[in-house]
Amino acid sequence: MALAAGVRLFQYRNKSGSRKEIFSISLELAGMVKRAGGVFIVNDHADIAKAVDADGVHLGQDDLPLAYGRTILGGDKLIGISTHSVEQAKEAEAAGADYIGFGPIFPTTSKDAGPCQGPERLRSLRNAVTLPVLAIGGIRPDTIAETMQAGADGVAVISAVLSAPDPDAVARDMIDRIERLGSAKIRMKGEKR
Ligand code: TZP
Ligand code: MG
Repeated sequence: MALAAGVRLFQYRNKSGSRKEIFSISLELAGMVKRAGGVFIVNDHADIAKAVDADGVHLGQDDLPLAYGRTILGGDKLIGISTHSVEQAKEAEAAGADYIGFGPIFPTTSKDAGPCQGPERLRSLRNAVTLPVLAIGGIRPDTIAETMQAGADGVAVISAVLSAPDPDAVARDMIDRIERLGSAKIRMKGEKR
C-alpha cells in the first residue's frame, strides 16, 4: 500500500523477531521494494542487509560502528546513522554516513527514544551538516509542515501511517503535503525513479 501511495524509502525495523525471521522478511521486502524502484534499508543488521542485497543498513549509536558496516556492505550501499545531537551528526558525516536520522522531533509512543528535540534543534542540526537529514518521531500530517520547514530533507514515519485506519490515504496525504511545500525530493543511491 505504501509503495502504491508513492513512498519510496523503506526501512525494515524488527526488534523482537529472530534473525532468521528478520532475514526472510527482509529478503521478501528487498525484492518487492526494489522491483518498484524504491530503496530498501534494513535496520540494525548489516550482515542481513548484505545477504538480501538491500540498498543499505541503518545503524544507531549503540549498533555496529559505521566503519564496520561499510566493510560488510561496501562503498556503493547506503549507511544511515541515528543521531541525537549536532556532535553526533558531524561525527556520522565525517565517518562517511550517507544520511542522518534525527529525532525524536515530537512525542512518540513507538519507541523510548529519549527527550524530544523539537523543530528548532532540527534546524540547528540541518545547518551543521550537508548530508540528507531525515526527521523521525511524532511526524504526522499535522506536524509534517513545520518539520520540513525546519530543514528536514525527508521524514521517517511509523505510527501515523501504520496505525491509521486508512494507511494508504495518510501516506498520500503526507506526500502531497511535502510536495505542496515545494520541498526538493532527495535521491538516495539505488533509487530508480
Ligand atoms: N527513533 C526515534 S523516534 C522513533 C524511532 C524509531 C519512532 C518513530 O515512530 P512514530 O510512530 O513515527 O513516532
Ligand atoms: Mg539500531
